[in-house]
Amino acid sequence: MKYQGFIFDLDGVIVFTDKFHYQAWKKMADGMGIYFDEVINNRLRGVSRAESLEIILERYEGEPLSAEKKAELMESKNTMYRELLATMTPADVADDVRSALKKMREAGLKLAIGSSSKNAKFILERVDLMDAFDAISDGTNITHSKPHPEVFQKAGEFLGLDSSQCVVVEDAYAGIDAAKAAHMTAVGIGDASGYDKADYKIQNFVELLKIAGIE
Ligand code: B16
Ligand code: MG
Repeated sequence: MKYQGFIFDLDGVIVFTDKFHYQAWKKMADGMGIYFDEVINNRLRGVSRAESLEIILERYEGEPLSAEKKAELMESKNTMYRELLATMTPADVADDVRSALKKMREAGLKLAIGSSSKNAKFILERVDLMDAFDAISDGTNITHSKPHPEVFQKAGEFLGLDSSQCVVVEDAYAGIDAAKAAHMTAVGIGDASGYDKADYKIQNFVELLKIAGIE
C-alpha cells in the first residue's frame, strides 16, 4: 500500500457540526447586536474558536472588548454549542463513512483525527466513533491552529508514522494548506474538493477507498 496512515478532519468530513457552530455563534452575535450570517459562518470552517470570534467581531462597532469579555463570549458560545452537540447520535455519521473507516482499519491502515476542535472527543463519543481511530489530535493538544501544520504533525507522531506515509482528508482550505505544510498528501472533500492545492479531490468516501488502495 502506498500510504500507511489516514488523518481525518472532523467537522465537515466525518460529521457536520457547522450548523451547530452557526446557531451558537448567531445567538451570541445577536445578543451583542453584531451582524452575522451563513456567508460569514463559512469563513469559520477549520478556524479556531478564538480566531472565529475575531472574524465575527469585524462587524462589532462598540467599545474595544477586554480579553476577559472575549473569553466570556467564547465560553457562552461553547456552552450553547455543546448543548446542540449533545443532541447528536450515531445516526449523524453517514453509513459510507462508518463503513469506509472500518474497511481501512481492517486493511491494516492507521487512522487518526486531526481537528482544531476542543470538543472533538465529546463529538466522537456522541456518534460512537471513539474506537474507530488509533489516535486523536485536536484543539486540546495544539498551540497553533490550521493552516499551521501542528495538528497533523502531532497526529502523525501519535500514529508513529513519517509525514510521507500520511494522507490528510480535509474540507477546509486552511486544512489543505496545513496538510501540505506538514509534507503530507492532501485529499480535499466537500468545500476543499475545489481547491487546486489538494493532491486528490473527492466527492465521497468510496473514492477515498480507491486512494487507500482498498477497492
Ligand atoms: P471548538 P475541524 C473546527 O473543527 C471547526 O471547523 C471550526 O469551525 C471551529 O471553530 C474549530 O473546530 C474549533 O472548535 O470551538 O469546538 O474548539 O473542522 O478542525 O474538525
Ligand atoms: Mg473541517
